[in-house]
Amino acid sequence: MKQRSPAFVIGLIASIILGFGIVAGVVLSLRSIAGLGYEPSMLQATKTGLNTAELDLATFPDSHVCHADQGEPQIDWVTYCPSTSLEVPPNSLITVVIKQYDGASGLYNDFFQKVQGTVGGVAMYNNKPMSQIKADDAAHTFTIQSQPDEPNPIFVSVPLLGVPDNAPNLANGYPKPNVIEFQFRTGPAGHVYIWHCYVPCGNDRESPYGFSGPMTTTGFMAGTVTVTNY
Ligand SMILES: [Cu+2]
Repeated sequence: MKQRSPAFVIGLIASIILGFGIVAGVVLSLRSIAGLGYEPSMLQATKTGLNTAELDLATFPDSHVCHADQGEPQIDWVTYCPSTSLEVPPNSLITVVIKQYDGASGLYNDFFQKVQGTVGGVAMYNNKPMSQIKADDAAHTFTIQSQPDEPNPIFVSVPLLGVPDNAPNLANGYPKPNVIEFQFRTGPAGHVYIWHCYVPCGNDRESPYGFSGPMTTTGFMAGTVTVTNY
């Protein structure tokens, strides 16, 4: 067997240690990403015809329906359901239907009380078209934004009307939802947008802390909209 120089052996040991360090670094950074939320399984909009599709979502005042396995404190967080990782087809008219089961916590920024970027500039609230709601009546918003330098920007923002605080709970433990429906158009495939709720609906729901918890966690009040062929 050929004799190796001490320098070679030291180099070998150093690279093994460095290798472990890199692997540990990757694992730790992935863990910190997990700390910001997680990526739920993809929800594809259901194709309803040539270049049309429907996305069915819900918003709940807690996570018992959508994140039953999450434990404390996440189980008590407000959430979108069944997923926040959304996929829609390209060059299509997308109809979004949101069943909104939560009470209002209100907006601080009136910009988000307006319906923006939808077809016709309106959303249907229980079948009634409106272009805005009262800021105090918003439970959540569904707001799609574009990443920097996005060549096909999309901006859509729809405030979701809260159910009255005294609305009776039904058999499933939730009140009758407000049904909010709106449409927007997608461009070419291969573009990823982000979306977020802008009602400070997080943990204690009081300024300025309402942006904590579910509001900073993908899988609850934020996610992605990916335009892709399927
Ligand atoms: Cu929200």
